[in-house]
Amino acid sequence: MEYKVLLSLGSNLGIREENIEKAIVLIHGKAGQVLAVSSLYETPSWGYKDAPYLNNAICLLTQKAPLELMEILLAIESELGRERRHSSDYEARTIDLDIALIEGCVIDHPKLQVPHPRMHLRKFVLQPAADIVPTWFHEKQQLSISDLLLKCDDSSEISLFE
Ligand code: PH2
Ligand code: MG
Ligand code: MG
Repeated sequence: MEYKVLLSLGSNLGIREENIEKAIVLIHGKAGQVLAVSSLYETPSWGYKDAPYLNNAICLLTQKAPLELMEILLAIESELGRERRHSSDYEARTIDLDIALIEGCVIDHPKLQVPHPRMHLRKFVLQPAADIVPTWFHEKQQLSISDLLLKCDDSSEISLFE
């Protein structure tokens, strides 16, 4: 079985651009074929006060099942120096790799919810996603990515990086 997956990438610690580039190389090596990569955006930290993020999105074609893919992404996060405290609060991270959408799939598992439960609230996810997969459909919100972006209330000032 093959899956087309929208991943949201973010970094706000260390050399952010390098962290994202390394993550894409590792994802390509360990999880499948990277079909598209969005522009990088600089975005204010959403939901808590911290250094600004670089965010982008990629479209991945993979034969890994969703939970296995999630485990691979967690391992790549660790390999790139991500440290997690045991609290559920947001904290600065070298890299965050989130499964936002899987084409045609809804998953409600204790370890993985797809579509990502907060993606439609976040311009730092929707804008890069709209660059590469504007027509993908959010099964829970019943809107395309481009329509979700139009409707999104997030007033963060995000800007193209470079
Ligand atoms: N990720 C978060 C919390 N806040 N803010 C921005 N701008 N970008 C992120 O990737 C991000 C965030 C939790 O994963
Ligand atoms: Mg995240
Ligand atoms: Mg995450």
